[in-house]
Amino acid sequence: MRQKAKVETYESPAGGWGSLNAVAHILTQEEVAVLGSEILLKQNKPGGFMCVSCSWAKPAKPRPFEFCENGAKATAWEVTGKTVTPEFFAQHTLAELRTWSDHQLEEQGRLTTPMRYDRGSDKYLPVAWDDAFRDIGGELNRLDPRSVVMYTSGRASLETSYMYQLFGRMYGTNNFPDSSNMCHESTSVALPEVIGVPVGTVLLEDFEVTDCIFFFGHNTTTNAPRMLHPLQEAAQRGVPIVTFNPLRERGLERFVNPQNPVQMLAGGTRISSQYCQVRIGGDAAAITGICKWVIEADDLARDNGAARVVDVAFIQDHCAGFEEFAAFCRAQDWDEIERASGLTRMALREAADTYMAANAVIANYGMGITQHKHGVETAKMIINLLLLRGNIGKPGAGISPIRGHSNVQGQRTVGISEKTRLVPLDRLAELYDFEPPRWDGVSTVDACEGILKGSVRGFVGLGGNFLRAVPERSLMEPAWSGLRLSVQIATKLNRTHLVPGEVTYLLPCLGRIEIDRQESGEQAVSMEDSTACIHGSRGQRKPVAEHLLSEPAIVAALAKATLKPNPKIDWDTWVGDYSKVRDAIERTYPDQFKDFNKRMFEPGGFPRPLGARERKWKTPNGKANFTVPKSAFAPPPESDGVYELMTMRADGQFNTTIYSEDDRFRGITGGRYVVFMNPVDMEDEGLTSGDTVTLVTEAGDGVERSLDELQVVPYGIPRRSLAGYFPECNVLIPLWHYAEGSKVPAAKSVPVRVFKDTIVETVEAGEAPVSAS
Ligand SMILES: Nc1nc2c(c(=O)[nH]1)N[C@H]1C(S)=C(S)[C@@H](COP(=O)(O)OP(=O)(O)OC[C@H]3O[C@@H](n4cnc5c(=O)[nH]c(N)nc54)[C@H](O)[C@@H]3O)O[C@H]1N2
Ligand SMILES: Nc1nc2c(c(=O)[nH]1)N[C@H]1C(S)=C(S)[C@@H](COP(=O)(O)OP(=O)(O)OC[C@H]3O[C@@H](n4cnc5c(=O)[nH]c(N)nc54)[C@H](O)[C@@H]3O)O[C@H]1N2
Ligand SMILES: [Mo]
Repeated sequence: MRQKAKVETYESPAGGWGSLNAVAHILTQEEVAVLGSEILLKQNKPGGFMCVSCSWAKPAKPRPFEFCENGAKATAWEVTGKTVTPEFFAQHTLAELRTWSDHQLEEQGRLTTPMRYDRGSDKYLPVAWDDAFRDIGGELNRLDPRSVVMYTSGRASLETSYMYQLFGRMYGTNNFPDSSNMCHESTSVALPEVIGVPVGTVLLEDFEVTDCIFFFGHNTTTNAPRMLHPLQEAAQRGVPIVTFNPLRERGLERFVNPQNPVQMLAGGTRISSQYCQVRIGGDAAAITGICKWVIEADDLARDNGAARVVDVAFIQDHCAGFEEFAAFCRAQDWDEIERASGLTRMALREAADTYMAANAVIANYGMGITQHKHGVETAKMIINLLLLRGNIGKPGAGISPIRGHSNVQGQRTVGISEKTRLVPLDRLAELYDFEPPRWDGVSTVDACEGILKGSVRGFVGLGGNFLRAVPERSLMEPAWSGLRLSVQIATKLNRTHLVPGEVTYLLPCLGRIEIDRQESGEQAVSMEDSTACIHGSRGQRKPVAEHLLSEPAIVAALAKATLKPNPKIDWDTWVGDYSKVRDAIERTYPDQFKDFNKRMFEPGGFPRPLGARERKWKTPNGKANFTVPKSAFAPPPESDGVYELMTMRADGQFNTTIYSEDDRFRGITGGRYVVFMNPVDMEDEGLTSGDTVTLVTEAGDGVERSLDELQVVPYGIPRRSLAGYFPECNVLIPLWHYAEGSKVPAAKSVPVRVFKDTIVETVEAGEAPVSAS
């Protein structure tokens, strides 16, 4: 039986003493107490290293401690003194390791030695780097490049990412799915169509002058805690913050800066001025309601000859599609809006009044928007709202998608994309004198389909934990064993490493916080934050093990072992001096990376030029486009007894990395197999707090997807809605359940049924073993 979690109501504000305790705890747990705390002073500082956790902006004038509790955890996790050596692998078969939990696996520490899987003993055995590269190069050359997938998780630097995509394209593939495909791809698809940029337009300084913030579907306390500082400062200036979230998230209510003794005593600041507990997937309807109020107020003003409510000049000069959108809003029925959004028209009226009273509005959003079937349309609805009053391309206003991984946005900028139109292929062809493939590669979902069908034969993972992060786990793991080649470049042991293909390598690399010494001396790398600012980052700590190679060195060695020599590229020179890679990036993207090497340590980072910031719209019609949603009113579950399940992060995790089994702000300690449920629904189902249930996906496709022994937690969540944790719940998500247009798995709205568990017999530690391997 699974261990029961302790459930309490968390009454304190986010931040505060709890954060300091949590930081002290993780530093001790990871055996880096003294060293760690010195290192933390370098975190997110110009000349220091950029946090490996989230991608939130780094201010030009950092606070004395420019890190948060979760950033400190991420640092401690990487610079841990614990190591996984060949002796460790000699003691454990993969069959045994597959029964360990995600936490247990990563908790063993940093990988130290390149390893090759040995089928006879079912163990990883050490291998020399050169032998590994030679063998992988040979394998790649025997495979059709179209059948090889080169995945990237969003942590690798701009330098590594650029080299990786170049290697892949010279090898002959555009199969570059990225963690972004499971994350903000809905943004990357929506925004170019409507405002001509794939990324947010807001800079950190906009938060200083904004007079209203709209906040959709992001758990900031846990997932971008440093962002609470600008939010708090705005709230202290009296800026209204209107939040849309099905759950009552603690940090979006009150926040105490743990580094400010006065606030620690005073009990913190309110963050949200209005908290709208929208129905899961109900944001497009809610925004429609707000826009409907705005349009109605504007119609009235026009009829009375009063000052217009919408920004007429902006709409005339810059926009297309306003009339159609206004007509759409006028035509929507309030009952329907209320039903689909789960919010009353008066609550939406209040939000609309706040919006109309402000001259500069920022809209932020996270996975609560993108990971839905209608994620792309809903992102466009947020743009509609902003365009009504000219809230893009002026100080204090704009769209601010909050990205996930610390360089996920930057990877796309330097060519990690399966979509050829996003990559300057002609420029690459010209610079390196080769013919890049011109076909579109696979996204994450496509890659999974290919693995299931057997058309994908090779997989190279630059970081990440692909098998754990993707949907459809019960089918994916057995199918994975059919791969000819699986190569994982990683810092820590995870589930993906434990499901071998025919030829399987585990290649350990340096982390970003470690000193990376190459021929020309200590190297720096760079990354792009959520506000499209580029930052340099220098490693601070002696590498944890002697034989680790840097990611650029591993990518270059793989390239050399696979490709014929090309006089236009000297991989060794690049590895010897990463500034040469930055020169190459600048040659490829001269507008975006002008004077890259000179500017990379500018305090606050240097912003990439973005047309939309200056109201230059690089859309097909040269305008900022209003759009009418085709189907964004995701209807509530059709049949009786079906709930909508969102899968989300706890405070004690970074994606599939589980630091601890706690979720402090939601009051959960010591367990992740929980499901949050509305107390009235619990009563209807005859459940009391602490009962366990089995969730079964309502898919109707003949595949059985279920997860048992989930402890029920009564919670402030709308009726017919459930919340559970990623990645445990991924087994419930069908592969074909994704956002239209972007293929981001719709991890925030999985239709499930709830069954009360009666007898529990099995004893499980961690994960069940995979069936076929
Ligand atoms: N410490 C830490 N930091 C992280 C990560 C981590 O795991 N740990 N992960 C990183 C990554 S890769 C990413 S992408 C980001 C993720 O950061 P978030 O975007 O915050 O991701 P989730 O934890 O999945 O939470 C989604 C939020 O959306 C809400 N939500 C769910 N459905 C809906 C809906 O239909 N409408 C609205 N309005 N809200 C909804 C949930 O209640 C929750 O508050 O964080 C990054 N930073
Ligand atoms: N159900 C559900 N599924 C989801 C989500 C959800 O909300 N719900 N969220 C999705 C999102 S937003 C994302 S971004 C994905 C995340 O998917 P991934 O990015 O694939 O997963 P991570 O858990 O971030 O990867 C962790 C692993 O990365 C490796 N690693 C860490 N640092 C480094 C490094 O510096 N270099 C290298 N080479 N390796 C390193 C370590 O081995 C570690 O085990 O999951 C997605 N899946
Ligand atoms: Mo993400």
